[in-house]
Amino acid sequence: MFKNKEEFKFEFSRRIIESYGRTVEEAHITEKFLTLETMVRDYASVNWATTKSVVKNNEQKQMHYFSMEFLMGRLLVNNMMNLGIYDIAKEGLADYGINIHDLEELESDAGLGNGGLGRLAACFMDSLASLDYPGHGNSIRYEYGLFKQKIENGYQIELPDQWMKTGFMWEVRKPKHRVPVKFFGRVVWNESTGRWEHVDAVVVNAVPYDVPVVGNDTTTTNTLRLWSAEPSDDIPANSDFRQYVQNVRDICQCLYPDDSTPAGKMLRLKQEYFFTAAGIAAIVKAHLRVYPNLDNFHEKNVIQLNDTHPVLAIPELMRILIDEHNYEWEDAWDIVTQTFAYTNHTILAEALETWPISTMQTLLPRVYQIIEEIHRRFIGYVKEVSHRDQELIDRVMILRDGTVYMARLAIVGSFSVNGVAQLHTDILKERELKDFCDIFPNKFNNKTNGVTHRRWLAYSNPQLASLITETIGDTWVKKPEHLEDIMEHVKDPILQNRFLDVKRERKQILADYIKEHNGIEVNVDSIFDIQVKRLHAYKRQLLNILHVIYEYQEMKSNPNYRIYPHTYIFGAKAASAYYFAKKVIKLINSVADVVNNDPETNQYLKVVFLENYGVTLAEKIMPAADVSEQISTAGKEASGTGNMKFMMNGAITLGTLDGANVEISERVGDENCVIFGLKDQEVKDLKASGNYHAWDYYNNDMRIRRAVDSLVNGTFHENKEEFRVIFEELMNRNDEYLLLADFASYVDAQHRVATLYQDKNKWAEICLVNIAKSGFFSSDRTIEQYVHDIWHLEKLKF
Ligand code: 26V
Repeated sequence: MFKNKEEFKFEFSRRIIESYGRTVEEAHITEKFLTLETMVRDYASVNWATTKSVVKNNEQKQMHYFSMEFLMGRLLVNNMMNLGIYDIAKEGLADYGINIHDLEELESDAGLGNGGLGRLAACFMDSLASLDYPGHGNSIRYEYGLFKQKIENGYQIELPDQWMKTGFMWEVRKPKHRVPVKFFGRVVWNESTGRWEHVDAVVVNAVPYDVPVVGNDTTTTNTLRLWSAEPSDDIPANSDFRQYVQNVRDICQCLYPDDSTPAGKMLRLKQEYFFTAAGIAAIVKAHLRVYPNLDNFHEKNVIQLNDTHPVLAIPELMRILIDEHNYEWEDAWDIVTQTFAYTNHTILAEALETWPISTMQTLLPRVYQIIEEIHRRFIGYVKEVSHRDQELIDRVMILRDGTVYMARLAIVGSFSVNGVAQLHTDILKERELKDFCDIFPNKFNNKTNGVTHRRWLAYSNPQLASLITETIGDTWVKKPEHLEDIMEHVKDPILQNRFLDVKRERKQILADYIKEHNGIEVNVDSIFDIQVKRLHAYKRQLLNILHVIYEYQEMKSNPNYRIYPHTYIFGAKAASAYYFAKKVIKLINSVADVVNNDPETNQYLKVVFLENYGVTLAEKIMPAADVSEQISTAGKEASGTGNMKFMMNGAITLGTLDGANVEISERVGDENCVIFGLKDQEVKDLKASGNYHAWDYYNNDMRIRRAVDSLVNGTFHENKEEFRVIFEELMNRNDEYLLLADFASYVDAQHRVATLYQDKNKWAEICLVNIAKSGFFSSDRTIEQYVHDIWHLEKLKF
């Protein structure tokens, strides 16, 4: 492999000639890009092979992260940086007159996820490899990721995300490692073997595509295994093979937003079993290549279930142990319940996954039978320990009223259950999952989320990264807790000014992007106030835009009222079937049209909706933020991870005491963030009292009334009915997420932000404190805690 610029150039040129029959000068830019990508993959392959043999030879325990989503984003430059070959390649390419950034821009974003849950999985992959732990991902090779969002006339349009259009060079297809996965059919008892058999099934082959996960400055290279469905030769008699092929293709075609309509539900359950069963089969096979049996399976493997989507892995491993390896139920259950650990990512009751028993029984007859037995034994146990407390039993049943409750199955089958921020875990233990916590108190634990500073600071904000390195040295890249050393310098006016310069430079980059994509001119000296995340009622993008409406109306009605210049920036995808969320997008765009074009106010107020928010766009947005909007109704956001990415890029959190905001505010202190709104307990009490009446707020606060009225009086749309559903949600469905209850407090908080911002050096000091305190929110810390408390892995030694 190349060791310096000259060797790189030689290799690059040789490969272009060999692959395309042209010289570097003649080659098309896509050919140069694909060549570079292949070179980096091959470079990584050496370490990949070494990692595999070290794990095998040392018989090391491995962790498998089962997740329906991995939002990996672009890999090329990130991998080059982690491998330490970025500068060599950049300079080598420059000698050929190639700007590496032009190649970088050709890579599409591997966007195999919806939001935080999928990006968390990707950050965990980076940390595992960078900390030398053997930890792999297991998921689906979706042909199309989450939709590509276009905004037309203010409305969201969904287009297919063809992320593999130019090819995905990182993956290695492993046809030899394919495994059969069975759907439908029946279960029959075989007298002679004394075992259940699954017959007349539709068999689908799961073929793995392995993607290397490169550690930062380590030899460790783990594997993200993505499964793809292919036809099997074992096709049911008399079936139409074309229909069969179509059904097989459907399995991995699309990523479904978890909150989509019932359409495609069966398909989603197929997906869940497909990647889960394939993953388990592969791990079992690999285990049996080294050990004589599965008795020590749990000593060599631990499987982390990222939410309930992969929970069928629990009955599936039972099935393999019992039906294929002749284990007795009790012995199999011992192994299974020492193998799995479950992470919960949501408090919202409506988001906890359930399946109709009929669907599950039809699709997975044997697996369903095993779930029934898990349920029967669990209920037997609860009866015994609760002295037949029937109400409790009803509340914890895995199977009830024709429904399978996946989170309950997950808790019963796992040795660890964790929430993703302290407040979230407390709420799970005290409320949502209290009964389970009483039954299994030792299973419950907290693992506050984290994100990787390497992608979200070192890679995406090189300007700030260099400033930090000049100030405290470069050890923070591998040890983000060293960022704390910045605390000694936060009062240094020279550093403060340099920070402000970097921030301005990054705001200019985003401003240029906005100009190019939205045609809107924004003022880089205005406050960049940014809310980017999935669109959901509980995240309250609506509160944000109502506040913008309020500021606009104040300025219009009172020529003496002028605000400090603000640019409110939004980015969000709405699930395609989520009508309300789509209306909020339209509202933001309609407000933008009015305020951006009003010459009386538009030097003070601009609104921008950035289309197609995803990992790559986030890398431009996070560095440019002054204010990070984290304004969910307290008690609803499990953790949030965008809040951490903003923080490490020197933005100030404007937020409620929800999810990880609580821990952010504890670490930076009240004077270095802006907290507002009802607290979790207050929200709960207000709801329980039955005394919350949205109309009271409307009648008693002129500002609220005027802003809410503007939704239906034609201010922002010629059709007064356009935003009627939003009005109805707030006023006649009594504002489920308490926007109006928090409105006044939010207005005050925004005032505090504007006041703080006007003392530039003080503001810079606050931002620097946020960067300094962001070390805790590194996924390296999170991973170390998982390793210590749950996974018990040893570091790889080379
Ligand atoms: C799903 C649904 C489906 C039904 C309607 C409401 C609803 C709301 C949320 C969800 C998503 C659940 C799983 C999820 O993505 N959770 C996110 O996980 C992140 C990583 O732990 C965490 O930072 C976010 O706070 C959490 O929302």
